[in-house]
Parts: sequence; C-alpha cells; structure tokens
Amino acid sequence: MHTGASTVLAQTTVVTARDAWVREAPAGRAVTGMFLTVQNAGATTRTIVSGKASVGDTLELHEMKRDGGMMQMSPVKSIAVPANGQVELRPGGLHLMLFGLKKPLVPGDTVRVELTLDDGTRVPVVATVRKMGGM
Ligand SMILES: [Cu+2]
Repeated sequence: MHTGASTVLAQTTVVTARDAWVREAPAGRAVTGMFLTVQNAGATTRTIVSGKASVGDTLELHEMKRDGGMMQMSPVKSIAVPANGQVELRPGGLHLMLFGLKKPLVPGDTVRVELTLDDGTRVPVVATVRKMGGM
C-alpha cells in the first residue's frame, strides 16, 4: 500500500505549551497574569526569552518570591524549559504578565500569545480566560 507523504510531521515542534489560562481582567484593569505548562521534547534545554500577546502591549516574564513573609513579584530575563522536561508557570511561582490590555478579558475568552525561545523559535499559545481566584 502506497501512502505517499504520510509523515505529517511537517513541523519540528520540540517545545509546546499546554493548559494555558489567563486571569480575567475587568474593565479598567490593564494588567493580568498568564499561566501555562511549557514542555520540551528535545535533548537541549531551551529558554523563553520574550513573548507577545494579541490583547496587550507588552508581555513580561515574572516570578513570585517570598521575601521575609511577603510575596514579591519581579521580572526575570528568561525562563528555562529543561531538556526532556517541562516548566510549570502557575500562581505563586513563575508566570507571564500581560500589560496594556486593550479591552476587558471575560471568562471564556481566548487569548493568543507567542513565546520566543533563545534559538529564535516561536511557540504559539492559545489561552482561555478564567475567573479571578479560580485556580
Ligand atoms: Cu507578575
């Protein structure tokens, strides 16, 4: 049986995103957090160096750290995605921050984000907006 070009692996997608969600942003709120799991099926550790979102002006990579009893949030330069592993971005830890939202984000909305890796690869992410406090 001749199957022709049956190999559908047109893309060499090694780093992929899953379970992506964005915290809802009511009218008047121009900043929100985004959370997801990034998987790396490759043998080389990759790092996320930047990203952009369709709904906002800028995207920053952040982490939450406990600083003497207080949770403090600060930008980080990059987020490593270990070889043959994954990194989880979640509330209270590493996360993405969207700034300059152009309109309110309502639960159920879809947000498209593109992450850029250290080797120039772009990782498309489709995230769903979830209720505030719905973790
Ligand atoms: Cu943040």
